[in-house]
Amino acid sequence: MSERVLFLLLCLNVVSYLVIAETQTCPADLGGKCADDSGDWEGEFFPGIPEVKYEGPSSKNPLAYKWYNAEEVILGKKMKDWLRFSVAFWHTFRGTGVDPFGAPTKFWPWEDGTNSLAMAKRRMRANFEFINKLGVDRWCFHDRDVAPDGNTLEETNANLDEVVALAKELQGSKIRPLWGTAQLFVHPRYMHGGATSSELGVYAYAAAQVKKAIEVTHYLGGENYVFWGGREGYQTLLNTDMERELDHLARFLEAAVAYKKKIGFNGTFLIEPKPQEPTKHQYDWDVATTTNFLRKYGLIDEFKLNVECNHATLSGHSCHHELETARINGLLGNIDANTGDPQIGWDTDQFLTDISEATLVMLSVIRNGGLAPGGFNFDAKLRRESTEVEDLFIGHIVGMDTLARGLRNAAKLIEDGTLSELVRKRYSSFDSQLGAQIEAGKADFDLLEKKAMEWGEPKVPSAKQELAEMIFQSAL
Ligand code: XLS
Ligand code: NI
Ligand code: NI
Repeated sequence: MSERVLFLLLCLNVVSYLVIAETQTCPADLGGKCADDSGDWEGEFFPGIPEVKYEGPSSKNPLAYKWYNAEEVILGKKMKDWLRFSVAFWHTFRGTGVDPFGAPTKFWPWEDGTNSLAMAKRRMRANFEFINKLGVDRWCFHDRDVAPDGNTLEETNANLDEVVALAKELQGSKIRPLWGTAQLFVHPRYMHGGATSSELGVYAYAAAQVKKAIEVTHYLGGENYVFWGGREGYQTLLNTDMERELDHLARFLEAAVAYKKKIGFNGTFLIEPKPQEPTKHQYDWDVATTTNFLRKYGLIDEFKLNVECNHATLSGHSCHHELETARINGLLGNIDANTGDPQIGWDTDQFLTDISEATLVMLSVIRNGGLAPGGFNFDAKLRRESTEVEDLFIGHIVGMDTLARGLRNAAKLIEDGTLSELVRKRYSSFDSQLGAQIEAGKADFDLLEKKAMEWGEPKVPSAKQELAEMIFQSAL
């Protein structure tokens, strides 16, 4: 495939879940619902779909949980508190199924084909009915997913205020945003990035947009705020002053921290690493790169990381590697729960259905003592070919059950203790006087040389890799 076609594929994939509502049409068999353009239409959006309940592993009901039992206690904590699930507004309510070769495939009955304010409000009602029926307590959004742009920034902010006021009412006392964020990548003004744009006016506009997005997240009681790099990166270094762009990004984040403090927003700021897409090289490449950036600019105490599994594999790591790298640096804040396809090289954002991967993910989460105030956001979209409203529920149910199963398996492994015993033994030579001296930074090269000569050739034990894999498998 030519580079041009590949680039087009990458670009289109990024926008595939965004505002492409214009091409939607209203199915003929939906009667009054489509015709009614009032945002205050309050009918049932998912008739015939009951509240999703736990029925246990033997259930054959596609609209029931088989492994996720919210109130069940695992390792001293309720499953719902380990998992803190969240629905992503953009995939669930703005995803159309468009792909590089084809038009949208999803025509939800409540959509009228417009990006109007009335439509935004109706969609918000659908969102909360969905969340309530699924039985989760959290949702995530970008500013521009939930409300349409106006002609000026003031008008756009007013649109956002109107939709967010409705969202606040619909949230009730139970539902809150896990996080909010600003969409700094769809509009053409952001073609060179937001905080790293070469154009000063764009930097200022991005700042104004993020300021507003932090305000509405705060107003809705959001627990975190996410910075995903959007188009913060470069296509070629030939025309890019990388040092200046990174300095600008740091200044932008510093200003965001100052503003958060000014308005008393106590949510955690999270950066979401991603290696490429839409730019060839995104500045927040992976957890280690982002950690280095935060340390260099003295921002390490103000941020944590939102690790997305599909981004992890795009950067050539496993999700487990990225989670562990974040955890050992004290930066594991949230997980965008999705997965890529081993044969497609983009951010396909599929629901995680691999039990073994979910078990590794949950091992990290347990070792981290949980994720709160972060959680698991389903940054995941239905496959293009899954086109029924019911599929929206099934996608989330299978994603939740997979992580619930991962939690159960990880707990089994931890309670069994054989794997941690294998790891403990592997390093036991360091549980000695010299080992303690080394680990305390008190063994110099003279001392080590003396020991090496005294001991002669060391005996190197087996790594027991297959045994570790065998033990892991026994928990699945
Ligand atoms: C895109 C990102 C995006 C962030 C929120 O690849 O995953 O969806 O999570 O802006
Ligand atoms: Ni994400
Ligand atoms: Ni992503």
